Amino acid sequence: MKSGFVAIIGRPNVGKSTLLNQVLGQKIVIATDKAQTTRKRIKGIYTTSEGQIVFVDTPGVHKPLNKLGEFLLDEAKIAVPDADLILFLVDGSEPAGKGDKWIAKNLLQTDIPIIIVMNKVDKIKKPEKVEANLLTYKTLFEKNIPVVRISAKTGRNTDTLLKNIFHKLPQGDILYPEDVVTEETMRDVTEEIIREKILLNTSDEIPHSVAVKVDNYFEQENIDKIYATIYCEQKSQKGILIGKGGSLLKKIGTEARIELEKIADKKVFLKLEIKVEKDWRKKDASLKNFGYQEEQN
Ligand SMILES: Nc1nc2c(ncn2[C@@H]2O[C@H](COP(=O)(O)OP(=O)(O)OP(=O)(O)O)[C@@H](O)[C@H]2O)c(=O)[nH]1
Ligand SMILES: [Mg+2]
Repeated sequence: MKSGFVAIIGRPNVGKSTLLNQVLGQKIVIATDKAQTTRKRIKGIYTTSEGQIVFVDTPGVHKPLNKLGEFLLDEAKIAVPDADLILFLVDGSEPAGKGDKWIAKNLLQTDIPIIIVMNKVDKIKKPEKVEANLLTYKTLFEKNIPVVRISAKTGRNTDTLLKNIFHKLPQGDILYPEDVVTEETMRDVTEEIIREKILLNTSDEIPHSVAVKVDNYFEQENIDKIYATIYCEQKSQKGILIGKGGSLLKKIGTEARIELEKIADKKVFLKLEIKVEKDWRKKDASLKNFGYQEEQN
């Protein structure tokens, strides 16, 4: 048996969360075209007869602009030393950029094995372009680092990636019961699904400025009743989120409810409220309230 922790590290938007969902064959984490979709470390557990891979999805590494940004960076940093293997996920359709260089230099100078995962190769038509881009990533490291080329979106070559991961993991018993895929609670899932619907329906600064909190979750036999609050930073954002005659808030609520009903496999009543919490991304107390604070041991 093989088992261990595999941290997925990379710039925002390179496809870390998409990869986790693709490998597990189900949506464990939210993935959107907006940078900084992921805000917390989330585990996704993959179990086969060969053993168990505990993937740790992390927020995209990015220069922090506020306290929330510092938390996001810390979440990625914390995942590295605890890992048995690191997947350095990159956008293989582009050459390495400043962000990739920073990650290689500041986060990945470690003795923990690394695999460079060239993602989004479906976007490139010419194979020589992938190889040219690959060189720019390989030269970020002094050691020779193995490489796997994949498309997290289509699933291309993810089987090869899994083989490579098992090959590198230590011998060991499984760490979680074999039927466990995630440790996220329905409250966590609800907050993320609502945030996803907001991200998909808004643009500019709004995706970065919202936080969602479930205030009450009443589980009943035939229906789950959920009361949640969307927090934004300014009154003008509240107006945009509500939309003309309440239309956007209604759309967000409906989309979230439909998906939650599928997950819960029963009817869901979802009541959303919007509140302004000025500059919450800069305030320790707000970050703590939204769960964006490292746990103290
Ligand atoms: N064409 C293509 N698009 C991809 C691929 N993988 C991910 N994407 C897209 O890239 C965007 C970002 O994907 P995410 O999985 O949210 O990226 P992430 O690295 O988790 O981003 P953060 O959580 O913000 O750090 C989404 O629009 C995905 O559909 C891929 O292999 N090919
Ligand atoms: Mg993500």
